[in-house]
Amino acid sequence: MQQTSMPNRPFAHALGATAGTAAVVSRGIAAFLAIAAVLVLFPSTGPGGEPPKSAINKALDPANPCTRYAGGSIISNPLDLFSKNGVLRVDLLYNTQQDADGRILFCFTTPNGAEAPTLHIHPGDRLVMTIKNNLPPPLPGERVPAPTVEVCGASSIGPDSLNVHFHGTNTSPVCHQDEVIHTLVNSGETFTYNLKFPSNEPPGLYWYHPHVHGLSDAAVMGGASGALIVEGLEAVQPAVARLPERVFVVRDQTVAGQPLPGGPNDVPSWDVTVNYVPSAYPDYNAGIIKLRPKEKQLWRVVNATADTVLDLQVQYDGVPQTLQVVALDGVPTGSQDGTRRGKIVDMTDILVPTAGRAEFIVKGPDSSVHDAQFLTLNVDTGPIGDVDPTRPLAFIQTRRNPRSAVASPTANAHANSAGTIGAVAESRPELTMPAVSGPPGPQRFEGLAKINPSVERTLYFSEVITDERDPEDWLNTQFFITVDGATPELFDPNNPPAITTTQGSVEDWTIENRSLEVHEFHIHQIHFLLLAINGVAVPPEQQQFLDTVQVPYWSGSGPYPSVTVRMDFRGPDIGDFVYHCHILAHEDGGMMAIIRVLPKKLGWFGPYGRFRTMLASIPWFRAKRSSSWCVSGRTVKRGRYSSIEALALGTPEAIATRRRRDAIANWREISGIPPQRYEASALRGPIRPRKI
Ligand SMILES: [Cu+2]
Repeated sequence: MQQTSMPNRPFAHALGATAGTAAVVSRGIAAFLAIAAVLVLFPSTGPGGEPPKSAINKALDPANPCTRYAGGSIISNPLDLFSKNGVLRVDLLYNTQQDADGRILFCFTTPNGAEAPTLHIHPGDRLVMTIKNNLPPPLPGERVPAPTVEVCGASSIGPDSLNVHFHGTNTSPVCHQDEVIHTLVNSGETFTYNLKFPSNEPPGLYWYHPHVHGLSDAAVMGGASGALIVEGLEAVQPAVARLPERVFVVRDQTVAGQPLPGGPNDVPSWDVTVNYVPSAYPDYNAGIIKLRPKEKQLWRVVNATADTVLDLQVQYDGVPQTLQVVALDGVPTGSQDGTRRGKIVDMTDILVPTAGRAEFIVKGPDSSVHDAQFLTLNVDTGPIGDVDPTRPLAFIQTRRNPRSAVASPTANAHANSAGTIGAVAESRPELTMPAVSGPPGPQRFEGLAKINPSVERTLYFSEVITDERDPEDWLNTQFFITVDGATPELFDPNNPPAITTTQGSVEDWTIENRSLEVHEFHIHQIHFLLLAINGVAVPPEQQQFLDTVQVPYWSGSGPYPSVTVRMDFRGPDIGDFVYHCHILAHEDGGMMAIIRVLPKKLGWFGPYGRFRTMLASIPWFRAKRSSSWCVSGRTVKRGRYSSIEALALGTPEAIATRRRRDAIANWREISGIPPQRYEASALRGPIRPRKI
């Protein structure tokens, strides 16, 4: 039911044909071959009749693949790609470059240069994503054997390694679907994801991003992410039918010059961008969203930052406007109670944790409004947290809004200097939500609120400073998420599951925060129902299904803050997957663990059979790193992890720490410059009073 349709791409084979060669020849030649194939086959128009070149849809420039726009540019939707006959096929390149301020950028582009396309699928569809890793190969010695026995894709890991997580989707955690523990795609390699979406996937906004442990923060902060929309929201929330539809992907990046965060000027820890248009300290010359006076639009906002918590608000002449929230984290609000009817929630600000999504109806300002802004409010992240101050994300421009005369861009191409692309984003045709075409189907989490949980668990976030001489450097902090009573362990893909449960179970988890900064709890594969905050029950009419939730920080005394959530393992997804803090510096620092969902009927044999599970529970097998062979899916085995190598590397904790430091050192060598991401976080400011 789309108003516009973009035919599927037929040129995977042009890309694929060069992929094998690319793995064995130099990067320059490989890039040349890939580009040459695209240019020869599709000289002037994109495949399948895509419009000719524009700032959005341009020929891929191998020197500048990651387009970034100047402040004050018009913010337009990313390229939209739609499924057809139940399948969306998309080819993406994973690229890197350095910008004029020294940032290391990352991005996903289509082979003809469109960046971070929005992927539209329907419940029950398949997404076939063929991804080619265009990063430069690592230097000799930078690549080490993959840490796990069971591998999916490459059997080695380096600073160039990639995998893709389809955040929030209720898809399977097996190889070639939404699997991040073992999947590695290295420089020059091509890998195909083939995801089957459940027919009861809630309609709404999801997103995709890299998820290699130790590298995810740099990749996401570098800009590698895109939106994914499960169609059908209008059937559950009829108020959005026929509304213009805007997709805003908010990302973060280092502040130019790396000033010390905090202080009297409230320097942010990270700048933010909207569809790659920055709102940069100190001027905050944010981009422009065009809107007609009093026009209603559906805004679909993903917090695709690595580390920045957002609190969204729309102000007209300083007055907060009512936002009609229709979905959070891809689930229509109030839609899972069996009625299959969403309930609109009116809010004047929406806290969106890292990785969270908010979808809401905005009404344009009337002609008397002079200053219309879309902004994020100050978020108190705790005494040792980041600085996320109030600042505009974008200025809203109507034809009669004088503010636009100040903020509007002047020309179509700003100076191109040293890798920074300053072109003004072109306006793209607006998407429009379809009319309601029929009643909504069954919803994935229906009835969960009324089910009695079979298990209750307590988990907690904690941090340990390992070097008191420089406690502000996050490299000197160990980040943990632990089941209460267990020994805290940094994440290692070889760790046995911290939690094992069985398909069909429903569990209540209380997640405490025992540290002095906020953490954003996220679990893969399923959503959860938010039941209580700090032990205070959320009223039933306000309960919402989320996949990421903020756990308030501990003040240093008194009871630990907590959230209580209901986990739904009744769905089809079994296997090993992860839960973690979605402040990605914390996840890379160890704040992640594995959960194993066993199928209902185990039997004696098979991947999760009692025989294998029993063997895997024997310490000798675990020492051999064998437990991971319980993971199902189309996986490839490599040689067993050498016990000699394991001895040399030491404890899992030491291995994880070493790997993290190695990865950072490797980035330094590859890029030739220090990665500001890490340098800046080392400069994290002293404890300071916060605005509430
Ligand atoms: Cu965290």
